[in-house]
Amino acid sequence: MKNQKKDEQNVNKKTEDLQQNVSSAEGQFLTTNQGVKINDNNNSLKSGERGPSLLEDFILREKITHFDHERIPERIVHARGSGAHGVFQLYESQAEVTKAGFLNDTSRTTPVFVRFSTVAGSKGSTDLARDVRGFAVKFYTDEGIFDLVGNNIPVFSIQDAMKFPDFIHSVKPEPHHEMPQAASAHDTFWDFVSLVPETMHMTSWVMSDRGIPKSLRMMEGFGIHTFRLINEEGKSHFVKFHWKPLLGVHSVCWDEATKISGKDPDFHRRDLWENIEKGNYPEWELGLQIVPEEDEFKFDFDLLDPTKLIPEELVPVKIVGKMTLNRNPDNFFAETEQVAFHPGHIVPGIDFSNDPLLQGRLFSYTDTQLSRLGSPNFHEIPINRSVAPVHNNQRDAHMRMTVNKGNTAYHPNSLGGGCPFQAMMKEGGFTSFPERVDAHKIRNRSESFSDHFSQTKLFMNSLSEHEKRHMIDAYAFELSKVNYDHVKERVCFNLNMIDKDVAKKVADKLGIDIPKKVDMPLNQNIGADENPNNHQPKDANSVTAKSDKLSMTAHNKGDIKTRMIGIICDNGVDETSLNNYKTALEKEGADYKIVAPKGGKIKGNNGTEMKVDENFLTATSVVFDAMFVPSGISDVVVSHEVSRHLLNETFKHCKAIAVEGNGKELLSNTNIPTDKEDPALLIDKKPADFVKAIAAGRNWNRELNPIVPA
Ligand code: HDE
Repeated sequence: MKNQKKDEQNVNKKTEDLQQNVSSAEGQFLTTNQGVKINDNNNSLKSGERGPSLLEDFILREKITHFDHERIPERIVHARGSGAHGVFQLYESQAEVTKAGFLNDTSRTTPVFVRFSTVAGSKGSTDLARDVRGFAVKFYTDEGIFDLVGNNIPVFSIQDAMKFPDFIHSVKPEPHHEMPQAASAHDTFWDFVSLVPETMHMTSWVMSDRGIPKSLRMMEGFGIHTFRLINEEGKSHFVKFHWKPLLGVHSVCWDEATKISGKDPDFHRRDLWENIEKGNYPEWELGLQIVPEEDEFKFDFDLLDPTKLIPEELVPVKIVGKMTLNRNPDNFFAETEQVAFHPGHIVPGIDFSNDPLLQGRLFSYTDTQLSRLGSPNFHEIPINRSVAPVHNNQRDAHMRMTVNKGNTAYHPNSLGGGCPFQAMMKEGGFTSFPERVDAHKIRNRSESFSDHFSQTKLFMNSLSEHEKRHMIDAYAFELSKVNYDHVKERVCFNLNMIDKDVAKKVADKLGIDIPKKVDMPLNQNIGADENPNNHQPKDANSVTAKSDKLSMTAHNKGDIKTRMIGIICDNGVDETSLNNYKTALEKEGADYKIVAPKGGKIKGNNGTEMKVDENFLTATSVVFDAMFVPSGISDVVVSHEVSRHLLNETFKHCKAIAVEGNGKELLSNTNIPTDKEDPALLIDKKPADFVKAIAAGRNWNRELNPIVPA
């Protein structure tokens, strides 16, 4: 159940607005949809006790008919998602660059609804798929709705909307047998990637650990496209939007991801829900990278190209405010499923750039809601309803909720007193930025979009050693699932143009040679732009040769807030040992779960009863951030295959382990080497050392000598 007390504390304009549609059946009679009280909800109306059911049974018909129509089409992409309510608070007015109210007025609290998602999988697919994560934020501003519909990766795979259906068709389950679900490791995806070199940048991000986040609360968010900010004087600045998580950026290992997918496919959704319920409200700071109009051509990439990022060394991210998610939805379908985002939902002070991917999106999102939600009235669904007043002459259509009064539904009118009025600019009327466009109508791509590899190289250069190793392993894993050598060869050929060492390592794992030249399939009229032979990485210049913030290690906050620690113990556990660690973890904002051979309760050596959170049937190390074995564990725990496996696996995934007293006996029954220097393996050390070891991040060096068979 939801924590009602917390909900009462965290109200905002939008959650209040939603209350008019919230319904609770507490203390109420069961009724039909027409309000008629129902006397028997178990039996249909029949002709005689053993006779046929009667068509007349309006109660049965209504119930079954409604049930038959319960489903709506899932999103064509981003079908699997989790949402939460929250607020955005501005730190400092940005009036110099934008007139958007929520970025001007620090006294305002702007309600938001956020939906995180995976891209490729169906609604019921695992949370831990290797994939991009959607990061869509709906701001309910006083001037109307602004949707920042971004991802957790700062670049996109393709440059032009024209290619989107092809790209998505290639990554989705293959059409002949509908496999694989929520996975890019298959023939068609890599065939497409190998033929479209502009995909290499984003693909490299997805193959890195960014593609398998530890938590939705621990990912960055990016608006990706360049947008415009417009100030009161009508001056435009280019802008890229960033979300920076206050918990830092963390991921799991691939082996963990595959195991979590089996043990708890709802892991991310559960983690978000439970932390909000506990009051561990996830927070992100909003950052702006602002580029004056006159600097548009200052970079060696095009600001309109969505496969490029602006390195923070070139344009720093200015932190302007904070978003806090503090309330779970009341109903998944009504809120998380029916929420409709659209990059075209903007407010005065924000405008579009000519990024050809963004331009295509401006069409797609309304169109998709029409088939998904079934009507142009989707803006009336409570979660989509603006808190700013809505008045216009749009009328009727399926499921219209608004009862518009009066006899005029046109403009201009005199019969309705001219209402609703157009707003002057000074009255808040939206005006598009008057960009001058004077050009031929052509179907072409700008030459300034043609360097696909320099920033891919920049990304690879910026990864730490273990991140690069993981990316190489991911490329090799995914390509190993490909059945065609020529596809693997083409990808390695492209990789070789970006980073020879990476390409060599991937090819070596695949057991193939990197070709000197690749041929494009015949009869496809592939343009010069798409032929990888025509793309050599330009030399990265000195500033962009490496960009520290692209590595996740730059985003470790060095704390253990909201981390979950497993404590393996049993009846008779030494309570002093246990409590010292519990207190130290709780003091730093971490949480713990008791893992014991059986469910129910255990009794410590002083007789204190403790609830068992996970027993040896349900426990898995992969959902924990670290593991502690206190003194006083029973003989069962010392020798049990599950406790041994839990420690082995925690070690394999490079996470911190602490043991005290006879916890050492369990350790000696595992495959974990105790004679090697390992800052994350703590034997009879202080709880504070354990806290420090978790905060420092994983000991990735263990991967260099993988000796634990877990
Ligand atoms: Fe989307 N995208 N997209 N996309 N997208 C959708 O809209 C589309 C793109 C993103 O939680 C759909 O309501 C096209 C970039 C997120 O409800 C659809 C193109 C980025 C979500 C659609 C793109 C995104 C969507 C499916 C290329 C990051 C989930 C359901 C021209 C900046 C929003 C829906 C949610 C959802 C189309 C490219 C992010 C079909 C045509 C780039 C986070 O309209």
